[in-house]
Amino acid sequence: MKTIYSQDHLLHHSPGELLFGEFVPAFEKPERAELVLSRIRQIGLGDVSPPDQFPLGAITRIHDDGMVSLLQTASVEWERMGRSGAAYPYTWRSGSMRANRVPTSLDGRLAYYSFDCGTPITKTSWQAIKSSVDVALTGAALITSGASAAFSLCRPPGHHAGADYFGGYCFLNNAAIATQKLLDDGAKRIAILDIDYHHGNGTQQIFYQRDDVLFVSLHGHPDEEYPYLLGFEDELGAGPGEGFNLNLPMRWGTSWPEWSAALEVGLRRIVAYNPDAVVVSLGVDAYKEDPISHFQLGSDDFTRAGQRIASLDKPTLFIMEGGYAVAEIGINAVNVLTGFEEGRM
Ligand code: SP5
Ligand code: ZN
Repeated sequence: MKTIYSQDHLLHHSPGELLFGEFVPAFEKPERAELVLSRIRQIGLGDVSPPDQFPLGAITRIHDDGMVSLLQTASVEWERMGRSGAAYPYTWRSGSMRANRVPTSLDGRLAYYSFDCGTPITKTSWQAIKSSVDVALTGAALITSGASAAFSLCRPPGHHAGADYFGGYCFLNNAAIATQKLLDDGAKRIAILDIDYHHGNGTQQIFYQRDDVLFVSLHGHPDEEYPYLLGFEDELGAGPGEGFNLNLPMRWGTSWPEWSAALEVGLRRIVAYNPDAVVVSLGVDAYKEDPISHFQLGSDDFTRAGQRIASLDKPTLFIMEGGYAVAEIGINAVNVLTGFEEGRM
């Protein structure tokens, strides 16, 4: 399987995040992608190629123009105001606040377009963010031209980013942008299988009213786990999208027997949908040693998950999302890919 990777991801390095009242080092850090890359090389998964560059139009098919330009200019505006470090929001738009007027000030726009304090914009973040999207789009182009699988080693990740908000270490929704590209290039139906430990709230929101994208997510139960406000099982889609959103939340402590049973439910739904291709939001934070998660998957379970995903027998684009146990992130992410290749044989 071919991997798409760009070292531009190194240009995004968060100075830290606020966690339980303390400013702590960022969990989402550059060595994550480097360790996945070195594991790919170590086992000889296949060629590693750089991304092509795509026009901004592929991004604004999914995301609000104002948010995309904020991501590009926030750090410059931040410095112009005499501030140092990365641009952090300190206010967030909430349900009863008006959402139909975008403030003009920098802090106002950060409040409008972001939803947490873990996703700062540094001087060089935009280049990494744009490149991560290009990595996803290049993977999509491979699938369109007939590849049976590809791995987009995206960083920063994307699945928490909605049409007009960013957060959860995610700025632009790589999986959603790639999915839209597959559709624009001729696919009729795409299924997204999100196995990151956290609910893919952004991806769900983007496709909630649509029936050309089926979204299936396995994740920590939002009653007790980030992002808390979305990911419940009664979120089924709306309008034409009703029935095309499937959430499979699980409680802290979940291990392979229960997790794999949920995976089977998700896979059956995808089989019934009969998509032209599958996009996998590949987070490996369901791993038992993950520092911010509470599932109990072992490294071999990721191999098994890949084998089961292969049983769909559809062209499959893997897109890197989360996973913060850096010592094992390479093994776990690549186990899904090698499991997939074994399952295909
Ligand atoms: C892409 C992705 O995986 N984003 C995850 C964002 C999670 N950010 C919030 C972290 C809250 C951590 N809860 C800590 C539990 C420590 N025992
Ligand atoms: Zn995650």
